[in-house]
Amino acid sequence: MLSTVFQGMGSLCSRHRHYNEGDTEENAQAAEIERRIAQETKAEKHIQKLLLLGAGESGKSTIFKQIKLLFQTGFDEAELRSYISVIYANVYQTIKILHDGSKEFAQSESDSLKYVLSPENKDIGEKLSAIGGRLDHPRLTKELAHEIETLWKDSAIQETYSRGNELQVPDCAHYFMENLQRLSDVNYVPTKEDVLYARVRTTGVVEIQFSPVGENKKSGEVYRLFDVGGQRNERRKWIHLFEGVTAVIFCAAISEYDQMLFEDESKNRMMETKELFDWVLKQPCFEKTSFMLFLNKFDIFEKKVLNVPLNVCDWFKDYQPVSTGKQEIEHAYEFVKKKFEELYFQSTGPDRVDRVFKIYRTTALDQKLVKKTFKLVDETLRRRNLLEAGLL
Ligand SMILES: Nc1nc2c(ncn2[C@@H]2O[C@H](COP(=O)(O)OP(=O)(O)O)[C@@H](O)[C@H]2O)c(=O)[nH]1
Ligand SMILES: [Mg+2]
Repeated sequence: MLSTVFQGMGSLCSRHRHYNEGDTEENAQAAEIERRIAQETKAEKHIQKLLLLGAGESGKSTIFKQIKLLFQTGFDEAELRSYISVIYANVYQTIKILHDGSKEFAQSESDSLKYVLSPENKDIGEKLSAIGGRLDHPRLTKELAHEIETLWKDSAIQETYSRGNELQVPDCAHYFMENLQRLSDVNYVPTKEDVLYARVRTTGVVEIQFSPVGENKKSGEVYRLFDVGGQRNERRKWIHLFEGVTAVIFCAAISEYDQMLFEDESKNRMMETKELFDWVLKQPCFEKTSFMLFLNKFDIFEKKVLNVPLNVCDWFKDYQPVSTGKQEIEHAYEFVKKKFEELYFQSTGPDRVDRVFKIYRTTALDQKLVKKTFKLVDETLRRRNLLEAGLL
């Protein structure tokens, strides 16, 4: 029993293993292993650990994909193809959510008629909803794509879509619905953009190592970026990654102030983000860790904020609109930014005041913007390193 436990712990304990002194060959091997470990540990010291944290659907994996595209090899054809089933699942799930949602609204709302599908689309709706509920989705044929398109264009579905915030409609819905013909081509290979839009719920932890300088790796920092699942049941895995973190990139989807959590439909997503950010800031391991806050999904935020008042969210209750159009968008953004800033300083104890804190406005789908943002992150972290080494 005990031996199984120790075998299981092999990788953890190997650095502290003791060797039999009588056996010179084993001793030599052991010395070699120790030497290599020391070498690796030294090399590891130069690697800066970056952690992507944030609630589910805040954009962590999209940033991760962008980094892969920008500073690594990107996606080869096999990898692009591996997203086909994910994209089809996004399509079928979206149409199911909208169909079932329209039925629900048609039953419960006073102006229920506008949620009733036109009679010729009823059967299609039932069929597609059944497919969307399956675990194995069929290939998206031209025929199915046509049916989905017909349903998507039904005014009842469009009415339902305009209330998507109440229904867990994914943010990629519109994009994929507008591209159904291309997606159903027999030789369809997802584009880079399709992959960025594709939504997979991350489970476990994935990592990538890169150097933003590219060609001249020696002069650039080497980063190791970790992406994790954001839903509540995934968060217990986070804690294992908290040691030795140079910077946390915390993603907050600022467009989600009128949406509820996927895993708890009674909880506003922005309130969850607020509590999560507070919890992360107070982690003992992050005393010296830099915080890069990405206020993400700005593209959705700027469209939404003119129609849905910020104060629907409890955290933003004291928001007062001052203007219209672009000016109002800026005002709303600055208000949200200030809330996060206040939260940061409230949750940062006096022992951690020299921690670096930066806020960036992001749209994770926008490659140029992510590149620019990451350059700024890189510069900030380098500066910080030089300061710590006493070189500035
Ligand atoms: N419109 C828009 N969609 C985004 C943005 N960031 C992420 N998404 C989409 O939101 C969904 C969830 O993003 P993902 O990166 O998987 O979130 P994660 O759960 O934090 O890893 C995906 O469909 C993304 O394409 C953004 O800035 N704007
Ligand atoms: Mg993810």
